[in-house]
Amino acid sequence: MRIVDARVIVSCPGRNFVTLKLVTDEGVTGVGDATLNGRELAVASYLSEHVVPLLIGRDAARIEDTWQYLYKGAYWRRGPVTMSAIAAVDTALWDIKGKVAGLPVYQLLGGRSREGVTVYGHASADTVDSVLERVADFVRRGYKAVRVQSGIPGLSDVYGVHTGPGVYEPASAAVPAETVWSTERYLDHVPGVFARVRQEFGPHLKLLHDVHHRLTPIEAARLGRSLEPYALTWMEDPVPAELQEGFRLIRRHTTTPIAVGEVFNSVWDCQQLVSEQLVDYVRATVVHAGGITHLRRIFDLAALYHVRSGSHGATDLSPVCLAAALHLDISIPNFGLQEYMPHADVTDEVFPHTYRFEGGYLHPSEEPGLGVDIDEELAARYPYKPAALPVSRLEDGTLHSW
Ligand code: EZ4
Ligand code: CO
Repeated sequence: MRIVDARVIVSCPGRNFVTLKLVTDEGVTGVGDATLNGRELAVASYLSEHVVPLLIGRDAARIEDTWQYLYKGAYWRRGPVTMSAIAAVDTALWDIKGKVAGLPVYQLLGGRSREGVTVYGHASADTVDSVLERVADFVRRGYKAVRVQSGIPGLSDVYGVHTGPGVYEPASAAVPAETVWSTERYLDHVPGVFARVRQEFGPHLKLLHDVHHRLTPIEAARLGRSLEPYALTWMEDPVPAELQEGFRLIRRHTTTPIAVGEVFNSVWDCQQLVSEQLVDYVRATVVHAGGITHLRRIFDLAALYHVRSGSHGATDLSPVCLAAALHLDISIPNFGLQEYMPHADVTDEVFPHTYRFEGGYLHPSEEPGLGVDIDEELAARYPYKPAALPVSRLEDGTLHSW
């Protein structure tokens, strides 16, 4: 079965998404997510200019060989743009293979290892009282795990804290918004937030917190230690992870588990973190880490070192990525948690899907393939709008990470 068409679809139903749709000579189609938040057009161009011409005429059954061809054949390996483009092709080929076999993709990956995919929701608000209300709302809806983020007194517009109405969306203006960050205020405030949450909800609710790469290793060590009484399931992205050995310092000082990896593109980004057991969860995703084929390779390495998965699942990862993630989540032995931020209604309309949420769990589609598609006519009604993630500066104006 040969690939005869490959369409790169850029649209903005609620936010920007890049989607690849492959079509075979037998009329079977497959979809893959290629969205890279704030850098969407770079991936779209990489696909249309450099990848699509190589796909036409290729055997759609050869998933692994196509992956190796796009990864090794380009000479220039890795990086978010390249790996998101490869991910889209890989995901679409798994979708096709499932449809050809008449099986949901998780069956091709070895079948179920669990009954449902445990997800965590985002409870965030300006004040601790409102944070508690949001957590209560997740508990009422059956969630077993909640990520807690709070406003910081003295700081406005803290990244990751959703204060307005509607679906949370951190990418805003074409030119990044700028906010002010204070590590001192943050480290002072956060333990008190978790003290209140634990007091109100007891010891069994899984609690998570995202640091968004804002600390140095010794600052992260202090935060982890100060959160130990509240038994977090994980502290996410405590420091930027380019320096993998930096995590040794955090590890030396705290038993708070560590999750990392939403910006990782390949197994080489976490090879040391995993093999030295410096983290507990790897949060790489289908779309940014080379698709189902490569992400499974990362999780297989992680399994050898008692490291579990915790895949990124924010709203800038399209329903195509979430559908694919659920097939992996349900099948791998070392699944941990799946992030889940429901998409805007208009996003769900453009990407019809059959995964479903029930009582704190997501369930992958039972349809052949991934069980998700893109309505191209509807997508065409929402043209791309430039939008970028914000940056933050310290109080003296020094550029900090967000
Ligand atoms: O900042 O998806 O854990 N989730 C997150 C997200 C990310 C965005 C970046 O595109 O940290 O909100
Ligand atoms: Co995060």
